Amino acid sequence: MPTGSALSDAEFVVVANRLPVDLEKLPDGTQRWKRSPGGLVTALEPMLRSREGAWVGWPGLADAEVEPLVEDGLQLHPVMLSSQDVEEYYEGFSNGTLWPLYHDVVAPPAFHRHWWQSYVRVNQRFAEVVADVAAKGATVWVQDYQLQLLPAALRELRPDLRIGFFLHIPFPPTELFMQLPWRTRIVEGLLGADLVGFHTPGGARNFRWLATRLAGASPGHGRTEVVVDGRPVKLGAYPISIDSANLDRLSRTPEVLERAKQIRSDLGDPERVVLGVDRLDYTKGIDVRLRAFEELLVEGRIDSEDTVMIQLATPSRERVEHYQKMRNDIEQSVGRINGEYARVGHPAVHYLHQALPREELAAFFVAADVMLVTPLRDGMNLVAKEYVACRHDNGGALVLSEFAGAAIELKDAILVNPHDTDGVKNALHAALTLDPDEGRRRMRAMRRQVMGHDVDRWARSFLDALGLPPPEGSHS
Ligand code: GDG
Repeated sequence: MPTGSALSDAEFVVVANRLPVDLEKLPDGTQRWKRSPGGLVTALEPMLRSREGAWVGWPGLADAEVEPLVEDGLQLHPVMLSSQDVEEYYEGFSNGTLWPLYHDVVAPPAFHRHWWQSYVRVNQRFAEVVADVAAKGATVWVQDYQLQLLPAALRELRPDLRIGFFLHIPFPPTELFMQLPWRTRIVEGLLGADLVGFHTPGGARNFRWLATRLAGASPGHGRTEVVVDGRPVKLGAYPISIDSANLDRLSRTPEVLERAKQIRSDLGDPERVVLGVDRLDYTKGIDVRLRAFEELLVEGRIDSEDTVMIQLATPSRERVEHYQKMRNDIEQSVGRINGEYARVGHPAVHYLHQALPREELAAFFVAADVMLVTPLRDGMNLVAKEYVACRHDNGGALVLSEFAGAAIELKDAILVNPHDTDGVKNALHAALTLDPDEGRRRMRAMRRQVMGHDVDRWARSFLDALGLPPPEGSHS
């Protein structure tokens, strides 16, 4: 990839904690870039490429000094984080304070002043990089909870920019948000944007209340606007989605279909396969579904000879304390269940703590009769939508937590309260014994939703509201 430092004047800038490429350190001490394609990159790429776009973010390696680079016409501008920044701004304030606070305090958030100070410093650093890169009057789209101070910091430096902010995690109930010692600063930071987007109307409502109470905002036109210092700030719900058509296509390929068959045969061709796929995170309710599965075995309502469970858990945030404990708890539960219900060569729960290729994941979705998505709280949950996109056969059943943003759109899932173990158990049992016609009806309805509302549509509707016209030649 060519590099150079004379890059700038971008008309459209995306800012996220991470760049869409990762910098890797090889054993011989040299560094190389590795692409890390996510849904967000795929959705924004056409917009970015068609209008001299730039992406600003951390390359994922502490203390690495790297020059900006251009990859296929897209400028990538690295923001440097020292190992102390990673510890305090990223693992500390972002993942040890904001993440648990915004997810209903399902783990206790830690409030440390030096973490906060680091968050302020790093947000300011991001603002300075963006201010250097953006052309006059450019549009800047800021992503997620790590960068909530950035909109106001950037407006201070560059009042000419049009700034959008999207929060990928839930915006919490106001009573919980009020615990945060720096609550007013965060609200003021977000109000630096012209548009603040959330996954759900509830998130937008919570924020609106806080904007008026803490930051002196007054009501604007209707419920979707507040006015701060005479400037309108739009608020709204923009539920994110996936690259539905691509995943649908992938799930129909002979390789994926063959692999799905192979997975079932490797499992010993059980009658029923139950699947969970998550980043290993305490918000995802992996413990909830293991408990439900175990109790159904204990009660004899299912038999491990014909029903097996697979839990794919991608390693995540392994240096943050709550994550280490949760991993131990989950691995202990898997061990206990298998200790009781497995026989040699035939586990009851298959547990992989690994990141798998996308094709392999699609094959697991195709192979699974029941998908268990049971977060205690989740902004959206893309896995639920991915499962639906892979079920072109209208087969399979989705058990989905009411507390995932996705539950608003996927009303035909079997919805559960993840705090109600009996409810989750009954829902899993119902999914395992679902009448096939009823199952197909539900899946068809969910597929209509997911196939008709993809990530492009999400990005387009946010950018429309922000006032960024579509790229030339676009038909959307
Ligand atoms: C945050 C919010 C919101 C997982 N394991 C593997 C793998 N994955 C992919 C999934 C999915 C993505 O990671 C996870 O997305 P989720 O939405 O489920 O969850 P978070 O990571 O917590 O995302 C969430 C999202 O942001 C978007 O706004 O929906 O609520 O918490 O795409 O498929 N992908 C591959 N191998 C794996 O092993 N290739």
